[in-house]
Amino acid sequence: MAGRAVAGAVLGALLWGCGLALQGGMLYPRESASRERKDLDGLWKFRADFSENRLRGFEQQWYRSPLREPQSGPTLDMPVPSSFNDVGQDGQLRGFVGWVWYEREAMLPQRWTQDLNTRVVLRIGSAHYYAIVWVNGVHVAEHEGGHLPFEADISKLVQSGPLSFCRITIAINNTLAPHTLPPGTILYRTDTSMYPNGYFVQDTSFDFFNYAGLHRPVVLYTTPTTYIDDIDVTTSVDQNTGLVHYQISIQGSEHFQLEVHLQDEEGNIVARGTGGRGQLQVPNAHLWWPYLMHEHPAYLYSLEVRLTVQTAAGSMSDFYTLPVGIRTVAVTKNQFLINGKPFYFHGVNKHEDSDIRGRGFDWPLLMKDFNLLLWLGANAFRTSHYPYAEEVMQLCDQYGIVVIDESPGVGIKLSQSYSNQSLQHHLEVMEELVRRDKNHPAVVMWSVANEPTSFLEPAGYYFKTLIAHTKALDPSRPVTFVTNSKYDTDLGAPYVDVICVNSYLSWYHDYGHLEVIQLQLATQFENWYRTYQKPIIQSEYGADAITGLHHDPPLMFSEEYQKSVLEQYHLVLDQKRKEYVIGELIWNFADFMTDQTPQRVIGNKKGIFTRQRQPKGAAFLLRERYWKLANETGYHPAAGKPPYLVKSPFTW
Ligand code: BDP
Repeated sequence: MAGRAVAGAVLGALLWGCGLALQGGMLYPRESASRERKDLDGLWKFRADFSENRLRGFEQQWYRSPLREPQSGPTLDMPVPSSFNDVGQDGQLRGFVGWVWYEREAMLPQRWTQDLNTRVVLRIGSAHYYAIVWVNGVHVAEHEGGHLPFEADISKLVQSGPLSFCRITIAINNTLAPHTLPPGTILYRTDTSMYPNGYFVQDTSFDFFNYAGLHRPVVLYTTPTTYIDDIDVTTSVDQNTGLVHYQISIQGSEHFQLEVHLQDEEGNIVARGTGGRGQLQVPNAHLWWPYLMHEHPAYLYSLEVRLTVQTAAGSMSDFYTLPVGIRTVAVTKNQFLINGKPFYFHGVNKHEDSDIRGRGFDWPLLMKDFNLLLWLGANAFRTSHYPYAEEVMQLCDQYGIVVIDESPGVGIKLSQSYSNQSLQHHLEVMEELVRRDKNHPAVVMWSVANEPTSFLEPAGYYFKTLIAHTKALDPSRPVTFVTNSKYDTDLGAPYVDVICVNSYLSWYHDYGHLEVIQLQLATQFENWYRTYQKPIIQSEYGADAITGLHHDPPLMFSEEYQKSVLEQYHLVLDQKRKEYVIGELIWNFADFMTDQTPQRVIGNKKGIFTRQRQPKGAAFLLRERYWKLANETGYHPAAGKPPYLVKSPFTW
């Protein structure tokens, strides 16, 4: 049957996943004196395989020749980066489950194809969910998981013939299964009195639309054949001296020289080192501070790495520049410390989501979101519920927006999703995430999952293993997962450093009864703290509000109700933040698309901004609160007397 064949094909593919302990690095493709980059954004040829078993593309080997009529049938023009779902007018494509095919040709500079000392790499920022890649009809890469980059060295392929271009074909399958991240299930509807033959639907247990496609930039870039493969930087502070510990891995040769320089923002070299690992000392270091915590937040040094190799043809160099923020992170039983000072998370949960492009990366949208965060006085966000684009993380470093970096471990509800296969994949995903984001000063904590059924028996072992693995990968950051289980049945909570708890009081129960929020929230905090003696973040709270819908006294779905829920939460947060509550993250920054259900009115409306990023009443309420919090908790080390009063926008 069609459905079974689709799932079978996907599951078969998913079983080929790679083993643990990733090979190699995943540095962001930056241009330098030795590296060139060619962006492949724009229109690609696109075709969804609507055949009954969804496998026609493989049966007819669509990767062997150009994707066009008459060979493979009609194609669409599809923008990259973008989700494919909302670009067209075809409802069937919007909800399509199975394989879609993307293709484009890229012209290559002559040097890339003729200089055998050049390495040419194809890098895909995100392909949701399972991707297979061919170049000129030759299989070059396969990757599972939609939110992390992967790449293929295609030098041999493009340097072996007379062609000055290459044809890139990417097949992507968006099917989710119990062991994928996020998990999902294909439901077969076999009652032929209700459904046509072979009918199936994709079922998931998370609250956002399963957008798919090439969501982030696809690029070609070059390095020399001996190259800087990975850089690992951690920082510490001793009195006024910043310590930058670095470790660099090189591929292509064992005989090389490495020099590193650390430059300040004015371009002065403040420290130098040689060799693959070492420690740089920066006297009177400018620390990386979060937005609103210092008059000069987000100070970034540049680590300039220069690799030199002697070859028969002479000397060859590779250069890479990595932004470095010097800061420390620590957790006590009731505080989160950044550079030794208590940090209070006042921010948002986001989604990568917008009209038309779905989850597709978009610079104007990204800048609008950052401008709104700054306007709001938000100092933090969580990457609910999957890793965000690398460019987002870079902006967080530059603006001082603190990040709780979350894996796509969302919707882990069924007991099959705790299987060894699931765990193995989840461990790999954490490896990929840490490998990609480990050098961002903005990232202060890893979140391995959101709202799993952590009261189920296998959850104890699962989260113990997952959190221990993540800590082993990165001993410098705390690890958490976000829970909505009860404090006395949660089997994962013993292993986290910070308790992150979600609650929707007077929304998913006690509908309309705003008067019970204070009591219930105080009880929630007290129970968790009494049990674990760990700091707590209210990692989600909120209410749906349909923009422009008003009712006073407040009724559910009105802007007044959303504001009232927030106000009730804030009364309790203001008491508990004096004790052990270390943060509050509103659900959600903006309205976002979900599957269709009777609970959702063209998506989730818990945004304080609409999907088009216009403010609801709650945005103004939060803005006033966040600036007030910044004034109370901001700190100016030079002045030596906290609190340092940041300039409130209300007095401008
Ligand atoms: C929480 C989930 C989040 C949902 C939110 C809601 O973590 O993904 O969108 O509830 O229901 O349980 O609005």
